Amino acid sequence: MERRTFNKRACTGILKTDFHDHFLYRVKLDELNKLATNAGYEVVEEVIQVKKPTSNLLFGAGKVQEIRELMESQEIDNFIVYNRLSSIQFLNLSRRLEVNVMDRYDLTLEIFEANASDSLSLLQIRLARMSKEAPLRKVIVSKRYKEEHASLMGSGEYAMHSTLKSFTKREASIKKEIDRMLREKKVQVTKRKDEGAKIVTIGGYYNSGKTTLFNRLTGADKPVSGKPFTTLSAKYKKWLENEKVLFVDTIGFVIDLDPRLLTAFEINLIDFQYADLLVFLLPANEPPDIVVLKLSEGLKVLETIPVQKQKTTVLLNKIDEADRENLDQILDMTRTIFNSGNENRIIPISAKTGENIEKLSKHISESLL
Ligand SMILES: Nc1nc2c(ncn2[C@@H]2O[C@H](COP(=O)(O)OP(=O)(O)OP(=O)(O)O)[C@@H](O)[C@H]2O)c(=O)[nH]1
Ligand SMILES: [Mg+2]
Repeated sequence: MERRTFNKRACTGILKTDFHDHFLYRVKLDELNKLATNAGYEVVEEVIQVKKPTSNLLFGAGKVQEIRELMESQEIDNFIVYNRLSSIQFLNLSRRLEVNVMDRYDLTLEIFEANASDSLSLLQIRLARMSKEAPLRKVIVSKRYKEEHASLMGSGEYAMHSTLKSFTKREASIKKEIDRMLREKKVQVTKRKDEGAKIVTIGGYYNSGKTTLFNRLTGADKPVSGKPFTTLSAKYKKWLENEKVLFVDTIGFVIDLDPRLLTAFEINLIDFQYADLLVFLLPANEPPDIVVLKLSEGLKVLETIPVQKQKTTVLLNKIDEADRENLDQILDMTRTIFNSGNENRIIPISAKTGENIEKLSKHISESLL
């Protein structure tokens, strides 16, 4: 395949499969646009199609032709798709559009890569990329390569297969290294717990204020920003009020979290699995519909990890910026969805101004000590 350099202009797209969806798809596409912008793309167009997905292109063939013309006329080099693309869909879209094609998972990994500073995060991202490319490589070997390189078959195929083999080998060695770190981390956490430490894991949506809260409770000075996925890894740090309690900050959730991300960041899941208490943050300064969506989806993800519901406390953060009426509505809906039977397990706070942090501290002490 010839290489060319791509500009940063992007068209985003979503295939809407639910004909009655008049709200959710917009939230999702806005989210995608925000991520793309943060990754350095300039989103200049967006396309929405309502249809059942097609197995070879995701979108309909006519729509893809339309997208091609739109992108050509606007000189857009990047097509960013909300939906998850199969290897075949990715290859076919790339060939039809002749631009850089990616889905939300690729975009997320790109942001992770730009933010990662520690070797473990980088290894996990590399493995995630490799696992994603593996089926793609197989498709190339089996189909396109055979079609387009018929004359070269034989030696060419041999070369391709040997590349594939060394790729698989490298993937296995990274996996082995990560597994080693995984075991090491489990030993460390178990040791601390055996020594009487209690672990409070700070989870929740990206940008919800997890690190701000972590800094406030531990006296740390970790970077905080309005950009997505500022935090990729974190160390345990003692609570200022009681050194038996350790806090740990985590990678942010997104709406429609791709399960591959959870698998790829397996080590980070330990922080959830070993938590004595999980505080789950939601940004209460957003529209109630969105907050509630984030809560219900977040709880579903926690179940898959799994985290026990009785260990979870929901923190509605950023109340300093929340509209009073909205906050009441969010509180009501949160009580309905997160019916924990314990009123203390839903706490509105402001990690920034410190409002209700005392109430949270009391709750942490009562739950753990
Ligand atoms: N108004 C207001 N802003 C807050 C509050 N807590 C955090 N923020 C702001 O929200 C943004 C995100 O804060 P972070 O603490 O980095 O959020 P995070 O959840 O750690 O984000 P990721 O690491 O990207 O997942 C920053 O601009 C913070 O200053 C709060 O209680 N009120
Ligand atoms: Mg953070």
